[in-house]
Amino acid sequence: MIAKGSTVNVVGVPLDLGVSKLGVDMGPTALRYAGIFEALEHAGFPYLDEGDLDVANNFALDRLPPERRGTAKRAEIARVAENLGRHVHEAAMRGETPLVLGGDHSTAIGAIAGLAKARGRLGVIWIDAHADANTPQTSPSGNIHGMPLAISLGHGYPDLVNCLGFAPKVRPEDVVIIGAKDVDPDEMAFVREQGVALYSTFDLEHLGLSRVMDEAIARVAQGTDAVYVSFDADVMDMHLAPGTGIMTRGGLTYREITYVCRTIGERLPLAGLDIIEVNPLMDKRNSTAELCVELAMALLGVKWTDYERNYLTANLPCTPT
Ligand code: EXY
Ligand code: MN
Ligand code: MN
Ligand code: MN
Repeated sequence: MIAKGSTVNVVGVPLDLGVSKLGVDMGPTALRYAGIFEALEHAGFPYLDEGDLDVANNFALDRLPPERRGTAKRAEIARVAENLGRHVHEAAMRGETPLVLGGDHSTAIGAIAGLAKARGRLGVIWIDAHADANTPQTSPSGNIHGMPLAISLGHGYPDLVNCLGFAPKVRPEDVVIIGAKDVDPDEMAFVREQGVALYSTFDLEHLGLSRVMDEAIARVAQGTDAVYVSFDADVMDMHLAPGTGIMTRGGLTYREITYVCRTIGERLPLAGLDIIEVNPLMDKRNSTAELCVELAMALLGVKWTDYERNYLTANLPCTPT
């Protein structure tokens, strides 16, 4: 849920430098097109549209010689993280609730930094088919979008770990990963060794979603000052949400993901959240972005009927006919 009377501060981060596939930098546009502001308006939340942060173009950096490319992309990710961190920090200090539209998952580095700086001890719910807990030593791909959770825990490239000048941003005992399905072996060892709670898709079946959410909510709330939710669209099954860079077979169903988001929305006051990894190049008529808008509202505590949601979607000013 959202703190009563808090203004939602919406900022887009068209960042695709943490991933090899193009298109996720159009996530903020897709989410705007899918009606994020109409939904906030409909729900009665005051909001600010802060536009998109400035991010260098992926193909411009791809023209650099291979030996300079990785470093240049990482330097840009670090610069964007600092800017986003400052933006989120200032918004949170004014009592606003940052809603960050990604962008690949390296977007979360700055968002978590800014919120932790403003709010203190931060609980994090990481909803994702991946743990994003690789370090440069364990990563099979070298892609930064597979590393932001490890970075927030204080492990990885120092220029990213030290975003906003402090580290770590979060403690392992305050972090829960929900819906993980594809975790690399050394990454899993790191998660276990750190003591981060991870509920895989197998655990959701085995333990039941209700118990998982009870445990997850209790964990991030206990001892923390505020809670952040990072929502990676690839947690959902590829047939339900094709508009992401990595399609997940056996990902969460509509019923499961709405349960996850609604229980958070009903029980947890959120200090901030993100919607990450929406890739309209992979999508079907922006349906994944529309679903993400609905789920963002659920996370903020809005209860909608299908009728209301369909009505809203049908009446978006730019919806193609
Ligand atoms: N574990 C793989 C890697 O580190 O390359 C895949 C990471 C995908 C990360 C996605 C966005 O959540
Ligand atoms: Mn780009
Ligand atoms: Mn992710
Ligand atoms: Mn993912």
